[in-house]
Amino acid sequence: MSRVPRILLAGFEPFGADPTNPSWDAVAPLQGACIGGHRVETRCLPVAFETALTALRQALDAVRPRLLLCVGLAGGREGLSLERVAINVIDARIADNLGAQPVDAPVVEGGPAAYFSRLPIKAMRAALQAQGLPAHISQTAGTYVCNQVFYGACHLLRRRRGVRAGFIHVPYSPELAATHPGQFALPVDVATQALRICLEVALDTSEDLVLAGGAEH
Ligand code: PCA
Repeated sequence: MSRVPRILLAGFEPFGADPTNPSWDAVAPLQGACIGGHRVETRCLPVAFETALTALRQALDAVRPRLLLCVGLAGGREGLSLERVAINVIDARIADNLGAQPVDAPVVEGGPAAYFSRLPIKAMRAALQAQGLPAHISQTAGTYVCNQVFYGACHLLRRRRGVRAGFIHVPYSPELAATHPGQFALPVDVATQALRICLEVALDTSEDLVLAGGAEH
């Protein structure tokens, strides 16, 4: 009997001074959802350089998804950041949840400098904006655990070209923005709705749209 194809959708646990992580809060309601004939499996990843990639590898082995979308928090971003590129460097501004703070270390020793997202980020942005949802292309996923997981995922899947993988950063939730005055906030249920749209578009789009998404800085 053939198995329903799977989507692996991962968020992160809280980190730093923030008591919640809207990435996981937005991802969790999609557990078991059926999107484009695929069943969504969710996971909450640790914000720790030592364990995040092991947790991701275990989830990939258990779920064997057709599509992997990892979602993290990037406080201060003004909408959903559809990440274009993962780079082979870790440079932690703050300690992770296990107290580690590596500086200028590679994610994968000897790995390529960078991997590009395998998701149709321009088409995803167009679909989000058509629904009035704030979204932009981001040229950097940072140098912390999210970039490590994004790069690590691309590296783990480098010989499995049939599996698509990418990363989205969500902004603060209103709850977190209350302690970060002046920062943009997106309600968690709106972020969940946006993630659902992104997954639908990713499953439907084999060739990304050619739309400008560059930045001067
Ligand atoms: N955001 C951090 C790590 C976990 C998360 O949600 C980051 O952007 O690296």
